[in-house]
Amino acid sequence: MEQTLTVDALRDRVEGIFRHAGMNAIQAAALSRVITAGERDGCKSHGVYRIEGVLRTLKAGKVLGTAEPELDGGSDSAIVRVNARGGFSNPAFELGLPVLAARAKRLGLAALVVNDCTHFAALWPEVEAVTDHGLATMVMCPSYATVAPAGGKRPLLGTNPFAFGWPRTGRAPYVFDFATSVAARGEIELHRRAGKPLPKGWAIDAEGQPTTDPEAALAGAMLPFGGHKGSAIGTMIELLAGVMIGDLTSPEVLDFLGSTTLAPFHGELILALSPEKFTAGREGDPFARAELLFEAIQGQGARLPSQRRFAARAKAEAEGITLSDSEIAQLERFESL
Ligand code: NDP
Ligand code: PYC
Repeated sequence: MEQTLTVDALRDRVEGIFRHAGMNAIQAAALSRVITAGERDGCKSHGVYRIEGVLRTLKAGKVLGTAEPELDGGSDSAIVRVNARGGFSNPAFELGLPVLAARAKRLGLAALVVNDCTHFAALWPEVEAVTDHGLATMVMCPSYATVAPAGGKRPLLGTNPFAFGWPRTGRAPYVFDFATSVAARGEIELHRRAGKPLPKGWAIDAEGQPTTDPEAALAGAMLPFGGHKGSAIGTMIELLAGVMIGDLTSPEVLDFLGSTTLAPFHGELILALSPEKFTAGREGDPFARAELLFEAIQGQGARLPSQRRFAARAKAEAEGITLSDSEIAQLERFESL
């Protein structure tokens, strides 16, 4: 039977599963927050279904559940580094965030480089954590080679998520967060589990022919969003959040893991920008001017990105999170391991 849990109750259960699997407190707490946030905000592709992959990756020895991330904040540089030391990205991000925010406010622009991390999560929780400091932000990371470049037929790029946030006074921030493939790979897996065909245009099979069969898509390649445009943005992410930060690119991640059934190991790049510092000396308040733009967008009947997510969050906080029969059964199975 489906069940409705409070947000806190779900987070506690997920955290318990990870602690039971041998993860230390910081890793288990950060992961349970991000997975529960996915369910709360109606982002199923990065919700409780990811627990299985986390446990599989731990069991395969490809991530260190007891890692203690290490901050290299000694210098006064605009580049702040955290080495996740083989653990998950989220606790490493949390360690670096206060230093990133302080430097961006002082210098106008700062970057947080996370190296040697396993990353399976949605990016918007990190975006919102940066906008909470009154800063604009761009966040990106590679993944593993599952996406054919525009005009190509074989997996090479990752689904490489790209996210942006702009702080808004007294309101939820403007946030978008998307895979640079037509859809996140998690969506293909969820279609496979539900026995549903994919929408046309998402993927090609191993022979390079268009397919709507999730199994064939997983064996073939996903397609970049917007053809050559998504392909170029995906490539930029390989360069900035892989090559430039001295970490793995998506093809290298796949070589390292040998499988797309484990959570990917690579780096992440978080840029933080102070709108006030950039506007200094020019006319107008950047935050007030941004509001005019948002009003004009909504004035045409269009919605802002994340509006659906924030509405799902408000509903979940008021009414709880409803999990299906099979999701509850899976949680219970993990709890009994
Ligand atoms: P979606 O296509 O579902 O959504 C992308 C963005 O567009 C969201 O911010 C969404 O807001 C917004 N949006 C959707 N429809 C509209 C609309 N009609 N008008 C305005 N805005 C709209 O996301 P993806 O499937 O591409 O990605 C899902 C998640 O997967 C992301 O959170 C991403 O970080 C994650 N991911 C993580 C990877 C990793 O390696 N860690 C790899 C790939 C993806 P809203 O949510 O409100 O609908
Ligand atoms: O959904 O594409 C995805 C994804 C890859 C790694 C984590 N999420």
